[in-house]
Amino acid sequence: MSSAPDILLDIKWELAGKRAAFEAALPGRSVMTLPDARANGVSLDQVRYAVVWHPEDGFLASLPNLNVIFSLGAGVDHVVRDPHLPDLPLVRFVDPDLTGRMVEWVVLQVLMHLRRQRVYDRQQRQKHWHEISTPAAHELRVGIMGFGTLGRACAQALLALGFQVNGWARSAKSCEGVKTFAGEGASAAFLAETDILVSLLPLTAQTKGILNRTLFESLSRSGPFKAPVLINAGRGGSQVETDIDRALQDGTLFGASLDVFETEPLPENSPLWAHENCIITPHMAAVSNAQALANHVAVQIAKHEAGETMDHLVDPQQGY
Ligand code: NDP
Ligand code: OXD
Repeated sequence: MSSAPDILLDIKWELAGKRAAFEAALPGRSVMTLPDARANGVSLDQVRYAVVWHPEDGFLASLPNLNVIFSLGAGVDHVVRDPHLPDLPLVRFVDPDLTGRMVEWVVLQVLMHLRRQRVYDRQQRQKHWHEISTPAAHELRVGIMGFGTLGRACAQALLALGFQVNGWARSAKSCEGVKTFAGEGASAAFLAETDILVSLLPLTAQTKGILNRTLFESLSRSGPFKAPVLINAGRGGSQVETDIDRALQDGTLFGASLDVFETEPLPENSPLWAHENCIITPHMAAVSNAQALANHVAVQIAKHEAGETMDHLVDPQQGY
């Protein structure tokens, strides 16, 4: 193992393979994981680049030579929440591999609800042969909240399947085939035209708890299912789970697909587990591929060291 790393991987999950991927992408660099450094009492004074996921509060500020912070994922809420975050460039992960995985997950969830797959799963268990009439894609309006890198890619895939697609972002957007809405002022109009809501919002002060009962009641009830579907792969902090539970019980929501939760892992006693029409996945909609992440970090380090502006820098004012 090399000493005095200049690239530190503060990795909390799926450790295997990540260090090797970074060593392959950054030949000649000294790369170490935080658990290894701690286990071997290695000094972190030379660390210039840290790749992190939920770093401990104050940890990044304790690295005296740090130049750049890389988020292991597309979201950065797990970094910007640190009250002692040093004033350094923060780069998030944007990559076709990650985007493709999110598109797969979102399309799968939209189709699961459209084609009533959960009901067919039950019928299969019961050996019950019964056809349910379902609408076609073009009869539904999918509203994507958070029309950024991931939202736009999902929109393209959904358009190709024939869905009507609307997008909502903070700033005005234009995207062929998509009706776009911008800012809080346009939120009511966006929601009123949404049969299936897909949230791909980052977690910020403005988006915390935004997926609540008031919002569910503002969604369209004139679509083929007469009640809306909620799909959230953004962040669990944006959803109010007691409101989702109640809305699923009383029919305010027709169904839901949730990949992210207020508390992760989702506690065993959460009532959400029990709803047939609530699809739960364990924050895996778009995992970061180790090699793609390592290649992205290598490209950005090369830019930084050449004095160029890095890509995918986080705006500290906006927090995403
Ligand atoms: P982007 O920054 O590219 O897009 C975020 C979008 O949200 C932008 O369109 C932005 O508007 C919009 N937005 C932010 N705040 C508001 C607001 N207050 N009101 C309206 N719109 C707002 O991020 P990505 O698309 O790359 O990723 C989105 C999120 O997806 C990540 O932050 C992360 O939380 C989540 N994620 C989840 C994964 C999973 O496996 N479950 C995997 C990867 C990401 P504007 O364009 O105007 O700035
Ligand atoms: C991410 C995530 O932000 O996996 O990339 O949640």
